[in-house]
Amino acid sequence: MDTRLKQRNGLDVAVSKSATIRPTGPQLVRLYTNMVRVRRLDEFLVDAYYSGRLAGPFFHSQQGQEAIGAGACTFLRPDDYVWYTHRGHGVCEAICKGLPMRAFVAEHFGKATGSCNGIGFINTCAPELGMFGMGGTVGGESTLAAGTALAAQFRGKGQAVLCFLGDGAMGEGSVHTALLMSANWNLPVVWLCSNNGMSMWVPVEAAYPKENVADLAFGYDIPSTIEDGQDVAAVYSAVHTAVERARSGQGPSFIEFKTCRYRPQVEGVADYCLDGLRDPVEVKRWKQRDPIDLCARRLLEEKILTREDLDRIDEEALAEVQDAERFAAESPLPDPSLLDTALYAS
Ligand SMILES: Cc1ncc(C[n+]2csc(CCOP(=O)(O)OP(=O)(O)O)c2C)c(N)n1
Ligand SMILES: [Mg+2]
Repeated sequence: MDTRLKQRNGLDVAVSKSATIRPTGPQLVRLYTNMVRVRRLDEFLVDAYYSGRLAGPFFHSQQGQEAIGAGACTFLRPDDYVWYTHRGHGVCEAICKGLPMRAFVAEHFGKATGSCNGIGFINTCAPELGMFGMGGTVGGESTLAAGTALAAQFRGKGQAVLCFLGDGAMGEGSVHTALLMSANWNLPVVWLCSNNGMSMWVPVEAAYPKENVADLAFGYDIPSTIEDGQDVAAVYSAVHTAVERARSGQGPSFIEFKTCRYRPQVEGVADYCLDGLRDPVEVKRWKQRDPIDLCARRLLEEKILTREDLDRIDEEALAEVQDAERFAAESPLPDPSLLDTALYAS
């Protein structure tokens, strides 16, 4: 077992500190660009929700958590599997894995050109990118992830499976079944827990007896580590170290990312916490370590990009979102007969 990834009492060094895999300058630029693209798209989707343009009744913004999906998914192989959650409806994971924005927005507008042909509700499907949607049952993707990891193990082509979870999912029995299976069968899966401190309206301190949910995976003898979810380079290092473990047959890893969701659990509902509202000061404090700002600062300090470069990346991201919006608005609605034939086909 790779002891670099092993954590003692939730307090050992984070893997990124000892990892040899680090993003190069050009890779950091790509990670930054993807975070900006996803932030602009997420902001657009929030706006589209309030102006009644979304086909589904929900949007669960992922703003604040972009470093995790970007750091994890930007440099995966197309045939790696990614299981995402309701958070952002997979916006960060899918776009960074390579789904065109057009397909994401068209799906949310309920159009035939969407990634699930406009009938995926709040789903994002891209079988060619190893993404098969999500069910909306918290933690429900974990057993599917273990299943695809078993298939990948049989296939023997070095595919890795990434399974994203929220901190709330760590209270689900199915997640523990999947963790146990992955440990016992040495499956090529990386469990990524985005601990944003909230499960709907319940703070993590009220849900767990210990501070770090990574301790739960450690109990299954799965190498586990805790990372700064706001630092895209740290995410990249930790995930790709774990992915290499998976590809080379060394089994599962578990990574807990400390992060924050900037917006409410779901748009249109107040930002509750227990029987009151979430303290806005807490979110404000997290925004001091915004993942995009942190990365921009590093790119400037290390003279990898100039301020003009950063502005250009932002303008291009906005133009891409506008193009996706236009495309989705002009696309046709799906043929209703699709529901009879295509719902369960992949
Ligand atoms: C099995 C199950 N229980 C409850 C819910 C209702 N629910 C939807 S999102 C959510 C919070 C999940 O929290 P977490 O896993 O931390 O993800 P986050 O929303 O913070 O990204 C809950 C409880 C659900 N969808 N499925
Ligand atoms: Mg949470």
